[in-house]
Amino acid sequence: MYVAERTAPSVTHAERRQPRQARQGEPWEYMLNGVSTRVTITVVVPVLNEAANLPALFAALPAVHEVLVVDGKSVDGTAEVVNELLPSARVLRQDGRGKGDAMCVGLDAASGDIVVFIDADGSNEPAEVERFVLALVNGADFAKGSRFMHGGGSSDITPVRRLGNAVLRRWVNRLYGTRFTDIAYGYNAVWSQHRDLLRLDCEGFEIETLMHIRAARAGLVIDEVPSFEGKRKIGNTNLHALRDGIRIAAVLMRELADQHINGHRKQSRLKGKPA
Ligand SMILES: Nc1nc2c(ncn2[C@@H]2O[C@H](COP(=O)(O)OP(=O)(O)O)[C@@H](O)[C@H]2O)c(=O)[nH]1
Ligand SMILES: [Mg+2]
Repeated sequence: MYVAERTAPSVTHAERRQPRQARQGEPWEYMLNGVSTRVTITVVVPVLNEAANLPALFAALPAVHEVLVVDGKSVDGTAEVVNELLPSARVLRQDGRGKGDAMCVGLDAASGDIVVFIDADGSNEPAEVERFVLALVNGADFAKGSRFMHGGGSSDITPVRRLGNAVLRRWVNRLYGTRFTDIAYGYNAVWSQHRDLLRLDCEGFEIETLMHIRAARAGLVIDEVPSFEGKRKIGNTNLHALRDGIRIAAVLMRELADQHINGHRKQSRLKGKPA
């Protein structure tokens, strides 16, 4: 059975108090309904041979409580670049394989109140971290990046991936009563106390879809956040549209079977819209 508990207080207006240049390791401070509140943020970055892309990411990433870089046995000196450019970051080695496995490792290890997942290839805008955190502080349990809502976009997505996303999104929305506008985007954030509700347990690029479905099944308050996905700066994607599309479909089937066995389903609430 999935029981979602609201984490954040019911906030009508949250405002960041701190100057943008908070120091590395420090919490962020917000005024929530007139009360000063400190929130620690962990940024989880899955990396596979991203040494050439990390300088731009670290240069633009806001200072946070903790940065966890989960390395999938890179052979291009990725770990060394992290140690040199951002010594306060922790490099975690994943024993398994795949982006999904890396994100499970990062979420398990995170010590912050909030966990933000961001890709290292330059396609996610680091300054948007603040947008995701604000959505959570304002009352959402899960902040889900979307390229296909007003204010979002992508210069990286291919026609095949866009089509696959649309098909899978419709399928998920019909099954779970959600109104997601994106179903396979890597930029997301969640209160860390919900990690047990998400129970992430998959290896590959199906991880985002699984996260979104689990958040919906758990009845979490989900806020979609507009996000612009730029082009990968250097190197090539590790994603294969057909192989990973099939993996996403398989994870959907697995969730349906699990739901059938456990026999419980909750409607998620998309913030601002009735579910
Ligand atoms: N640790 C780890 N990271 C991965 C793995 N595969 C991809 N990544 C990272 O996940 C992020 C997104 O991967 P990418 O290949 O750009 O996929 P795309 O954004 O869907 O095209 C990047 O930061 C990659 O370095 C993996 O097997 N292990
Ligand atoms: Mg990418």
